[in-house]
Amino acid sequence: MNPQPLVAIVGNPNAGKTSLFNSLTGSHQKVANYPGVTVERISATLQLEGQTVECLDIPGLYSLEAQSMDEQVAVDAVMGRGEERVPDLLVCVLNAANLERNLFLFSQVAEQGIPVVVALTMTDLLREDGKAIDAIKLSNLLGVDVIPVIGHRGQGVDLLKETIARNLEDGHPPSPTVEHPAALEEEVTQLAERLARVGMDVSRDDIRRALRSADDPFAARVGEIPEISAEFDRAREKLQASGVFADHRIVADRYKWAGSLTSQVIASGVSPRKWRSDRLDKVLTHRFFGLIIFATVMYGVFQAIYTFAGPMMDAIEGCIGWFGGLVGGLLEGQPMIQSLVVDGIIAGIGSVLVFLPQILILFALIAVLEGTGYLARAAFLMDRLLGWCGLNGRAFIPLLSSFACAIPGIMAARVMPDPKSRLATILVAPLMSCSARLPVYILLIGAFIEPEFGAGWAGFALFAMHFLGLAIAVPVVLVLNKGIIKGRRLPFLLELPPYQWPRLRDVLLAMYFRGKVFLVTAGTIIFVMSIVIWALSSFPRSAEAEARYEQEHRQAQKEGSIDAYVQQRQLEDSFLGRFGRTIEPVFIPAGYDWRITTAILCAFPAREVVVPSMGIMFAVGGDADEESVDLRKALDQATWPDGRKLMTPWTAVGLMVFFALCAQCMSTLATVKRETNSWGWPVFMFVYMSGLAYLLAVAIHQVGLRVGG
Ligand SMILES: Nc1nc2c(ncn2[C@@H]2O[C@H](COP(=O)(O)OP(=O)(O)OP(=O)(O)O)[C@@H](O)[C@H]2O)c(=O)[nH]1
Ligand SMILES: [Mg+2]
Repeated sequence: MNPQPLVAIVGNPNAGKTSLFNSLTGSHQKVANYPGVTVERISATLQLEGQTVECLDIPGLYSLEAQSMDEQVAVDAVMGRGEERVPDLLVCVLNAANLERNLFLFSQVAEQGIPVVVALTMTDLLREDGKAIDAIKLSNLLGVDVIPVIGHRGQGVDLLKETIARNLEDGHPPSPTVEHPAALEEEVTQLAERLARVGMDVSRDDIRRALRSADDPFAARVGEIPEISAEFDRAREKLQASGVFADHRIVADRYKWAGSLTSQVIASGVSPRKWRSDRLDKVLTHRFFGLIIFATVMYGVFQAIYTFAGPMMDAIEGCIGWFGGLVGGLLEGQPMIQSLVVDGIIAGIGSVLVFLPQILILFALIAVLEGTGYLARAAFLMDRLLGWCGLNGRAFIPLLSSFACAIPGIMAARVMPDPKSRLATILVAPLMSCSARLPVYILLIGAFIEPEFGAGWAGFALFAMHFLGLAIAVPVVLVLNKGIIKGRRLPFLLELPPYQWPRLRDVLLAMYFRGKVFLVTAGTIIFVMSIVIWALSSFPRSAEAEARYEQEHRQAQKEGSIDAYVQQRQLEDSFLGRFGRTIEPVFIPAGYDWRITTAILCAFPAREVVVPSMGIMFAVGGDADEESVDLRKALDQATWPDGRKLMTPWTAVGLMVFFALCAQCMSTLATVKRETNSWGWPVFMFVYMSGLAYLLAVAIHQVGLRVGG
């Protein structure tokens, strides 16, 4: 079967490639206003009139000389190296508001011997500056079709599709952009004649590329004919020695060409937009005010999450309680099944569902920040603040994505320019507090901080828990860079994108997709784990033991209802209870009893599981006919066997810190294994994170005991 024609979208970072790709193919790939959003190759079907083609979205490139891993992916796709096949057409995205630098890449892309169509983006930004670009003249100068588009609005996309179809039929590579050195041309002529004699008719560009790099697909083809391959090797060595391929000369030539071309198609002059943005940057990246603003923004984010989610949570909790009661009533005759469905499944999923509002608010706010272009400024600030410890400003964006989820954060570390910084970023990314930790914080803050200190401190506590990861990352990176990771680090370079208004569509899509992921996790892992934990906590059970517990209760004349006592004793005697009490001594120094210990251990595969498992461990005495037991209250009232209160604010903070730092996520460890291609690093990460979590939890509890919390 003939494979579909392949079209790859290539361009500078943040030029609008993914926006265009989404419009062309109807995909929903992530779009945000900073360079380095797309870090892998993404393929989708592009439906053209009369034919179907494969379309590739790839990471952004400043040049075809790749440094970081994401750039390598993009260069491979453009050149058809490695596993990739050579594209039949390149759609080169040129950002009209930054034409000169974008043309530099074009001048390299033009030499690939592949037909090119130019999509001109950001013409609206240019217009805001009162400037215009002469697309027809640009098309004549480049020798290719140039289509102005506004990718995110779909403007110009139909015309672009037609043009792609036409160029797939009869497109040709662009005219050469820079003059090639005479020494190179001499060799090319000789080799072309030599190839013609063996019946190979190839373009001069093919020969140039094969001379520049032996990895080139055409060079590989030539490699199959030994005597010609030998001539290529000889010519390559000679040219390399004479410095024809010295970067600075070619680079200077390309910039000269790009500059002169730009001045021919865009009138020069002042840019009011740039002037405004420079003034804003002065404040936002100021070494003092910038930091104050950054801290305020972040504090605002967490305060908003804490404040606005409350009423929605109550509503959801009410619905779940009502639903549990309804189902419980239907299953009245079968206490075992009733308990499984109501206490295990419904309560388990419900206890996680109530956190959906916070998660959605968090993602909406992150998407707003991503849309404005502020994040790149924050990265700039962070570089100044944290550069000394080796936490490059470039690392800030992967770290910030890790606040949503560590997995895309770890992937985003591909933009790091050198392997050393990349590895350091991967290893600290999971310290950032992901959205799955949010439920634990909200639960404990709601139970122990807010009642005692008020809502203001509750919001602050939430902010502090998120700040903690970043604060811990600093010494960790310092230690990693000092001894554990070898290699050289490259300096920090990050392009500041133009300020833009966040797009409602991007925000809604982010909420929808992240919310869906959250619900799917809640619906699968938590569903399965709830059943497992419920079963382990309900068996073994026997009527004989039950009678014995009832008698115990009567003899000792204990307080509280007899049912609650029996359930409590049964839980202690269950598989899970026995297991928890065996492990209990390990966590006694941190102030956790066997119930918390068990919940912690159950949550190692995925930390979302902790809230439902605490629900099962603490919902003793819950009556299915009433509203589900409020876990917050149950935690607050829990005691040690001798009647001491189990949880003090100190223990609660210690527990939150434990959850903030512990490596409780199999998927993250699997991602680290994949991205570092080794088992050693995920194991290392698991040990250092969990060790740190344990030590800090113990320290906090011990301090609490001393100061009498
Ligand atoms: N004003 C304007 N903004 C645009 C246009 N096209 C894209 N954008 C915005 O530019 C930003 C970057 O868009 P993306 O599509 O993510 O850019 P990209 O080239 O895929 O970026 P990387 O994946 O990081 O290389 C987003 O904020 C888009 O909304 C356009 O034509 N005009
Ligand atoms: Mg992209």
